[in-house]
Amino acid sequence: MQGSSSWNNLKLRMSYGVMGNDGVSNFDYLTGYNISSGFYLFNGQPYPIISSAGLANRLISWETMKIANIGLDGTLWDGGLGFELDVFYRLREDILALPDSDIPFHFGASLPRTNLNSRDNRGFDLMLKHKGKIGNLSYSINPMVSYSRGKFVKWEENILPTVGVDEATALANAEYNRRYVLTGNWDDRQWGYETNGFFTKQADIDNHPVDIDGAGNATMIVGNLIKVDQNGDNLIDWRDQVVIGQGGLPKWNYSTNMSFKLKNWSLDMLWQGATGYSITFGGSSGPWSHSGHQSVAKVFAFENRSTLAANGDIDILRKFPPVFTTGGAPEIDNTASDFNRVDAMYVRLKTINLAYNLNKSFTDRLGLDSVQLYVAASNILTFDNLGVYSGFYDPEIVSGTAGGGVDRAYPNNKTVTTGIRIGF
Ligand SMILES: [Ca+2]
Repeated sequence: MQGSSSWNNLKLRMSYGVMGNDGVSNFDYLTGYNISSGFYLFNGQPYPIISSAGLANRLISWETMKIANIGLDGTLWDGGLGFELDVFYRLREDILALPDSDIPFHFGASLPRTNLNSRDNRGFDLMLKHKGKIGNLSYSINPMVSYSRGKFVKWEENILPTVGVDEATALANAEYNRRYVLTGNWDDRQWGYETNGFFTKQADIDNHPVDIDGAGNATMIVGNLIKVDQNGDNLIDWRDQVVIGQGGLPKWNYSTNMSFKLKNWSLDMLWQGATGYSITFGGSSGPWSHSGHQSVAKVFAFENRSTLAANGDIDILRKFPPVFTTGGAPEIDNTASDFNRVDAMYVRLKTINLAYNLNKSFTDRLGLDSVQLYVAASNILTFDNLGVYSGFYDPEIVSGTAGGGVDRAYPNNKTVTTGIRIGF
């Protein structure tokens, strides 16, 4: 970079590739017969069952994957600032699927798998490096952030027509498409009901204008969630489901390394976090479950549960409904809703290390090369948006599970260690 004193280097990287993915089953291009594990009886003798493998697709091919990547690296001010940026787009096409076309049932053969579907992923990674000096304090900070999210580009599925049909059908079809069509949508949408608290009095259930259970609320009891009627038809059904979260794997990951040195002292920290994922508070460790096997949340469930008065209404209102049983079994309102699925975010002080190095003149007198006293800790500080669940569940652990469930997930240990490092 001539004529510029601040730039040390700047590099542009670009790549594009097309690959085949052969992770598909063999001989799909041939028709034939399969020998089943069962038998049929003929004249009292068992014979193995042979069945048609169905129609073959002679034009079947591998899945193709196109990857485009653009990167930009740079260093400024003699290493005072450095960055690496990578942006990518990945398109998977010709993913094999069974056609969902309208063939009559009496067609009599299964259709072959065909190269129909495509989905994509886009994202970026950014890394920054900064080091500097203020008086006697020297420091370095290296933050990074990455993002990735995928869409169904084209998916073999039933998309109902909204033109060329009468108005009522068009509206109904649009409603179905909104809820069920994948094509063109993010691949991690989590559907469920928006809720507005739970019933605290029987009188509120009796006067509730919206039919939640499809039975005029006859089965609803104090403690049941109040689901929001999105389309205003006074009935709760699948049409009232909305996107309440993303999948269990974080779309955003970020972290920062920090290092400070002042005279004999040094401080190192790693902050780390994630967002763009949801956590489902259900399963056997969920706050709803009361069948005796919560490994994480017993205290949590106890402390946050409302209690019932003798008349059946809630007398002490807390964050969660009271325990109720139906036919002797504990009842759990586990329907997917924004009450038990949280769109999560966290920032955590993953590690911190504070050290003091004894003066060289002092260690020399002891005949030692170096002496360092240190205190180190991990996972001691976490900020998250889990609301009432905060502190009882580990947002980092549950972010690693595909469904985002908290089922018996064991939290990260907090550790604090201290010691002396001696160099001879
Ligand atoms: Ca409704």
